[in-house]
Amino acid sequence: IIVPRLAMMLPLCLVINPVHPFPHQFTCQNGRCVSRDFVCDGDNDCGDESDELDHLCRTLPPTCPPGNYRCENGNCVPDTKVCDRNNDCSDGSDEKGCGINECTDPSMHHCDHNCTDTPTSFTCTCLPGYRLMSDGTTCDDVNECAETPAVCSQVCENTVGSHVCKCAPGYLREPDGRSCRQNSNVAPYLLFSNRYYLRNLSADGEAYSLILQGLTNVVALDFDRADKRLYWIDVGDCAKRPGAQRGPRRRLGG
Ligand SMILES: [Ca+2]
Ligand SMILES: [Ca+2]
Ligand SMILES: [Ca+2]
Ligand SMILES: [Ca+2]
Repeated sequence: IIVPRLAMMLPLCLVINPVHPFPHQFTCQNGRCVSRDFVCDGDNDCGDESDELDHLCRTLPPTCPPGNYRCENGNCVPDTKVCDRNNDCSDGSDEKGCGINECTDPSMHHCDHNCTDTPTSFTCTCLPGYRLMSDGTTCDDVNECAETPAVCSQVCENTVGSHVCKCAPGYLREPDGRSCRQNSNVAPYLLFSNRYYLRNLSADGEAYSLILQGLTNVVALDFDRADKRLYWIDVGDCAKRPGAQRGPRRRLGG
């Protein structure tokens, strides 16, 4: 499982570290090269633990090629040999429970939502908005607001099996159910900086004007709608100060 990742890393180590022009090298996240043998051996050889990361070292359960059945003892036998009354797995698991549709009896399958019958067993699946838990039968709500915050433009409320997007006061929800637009007839425009200037641009790109110039290195810009104040951070003079721009403003998107 780790081989493709290592193969990807090898050329990088060979290129950036000509002192170690050997194959079987692993590139740490800090740029150091260590032997591939040291990856996932429990020791912090990189110094930044990147040779022992979970996603690198986790071993996935073995699977069988398509068209094959995985026996309980790990052997693979062709699907056609399942439930043919021959013990092809050698542990009998390919002939266990044959002809039983567990899905017709909730006391047999215990699936929270959907049950799919298989020749030797059954599998549970969940309705959209739910996730199958590790017990293989329980379905738990997916908290979309926590897992994909961008699912709502402004306010997200998780519900069992779904979620609801809401908009801040003064905004209306768009028909897509997730975006918000200001409930007014003020024409929207975009405030932006190129480090030296603060400018605004109308949404149709027609009107373009200067708000402030003479800045050195503006790296952040925000507008307080309630106070109608524009804030920016100019790391050139290491100061954060409220601007004097007052007047109706509109946030784009949300
Ligand atoms: Ca190691
Ligand atoms: Ca068989
Ligand atoms: Ca079955
Ligand atoms: Ca949910």
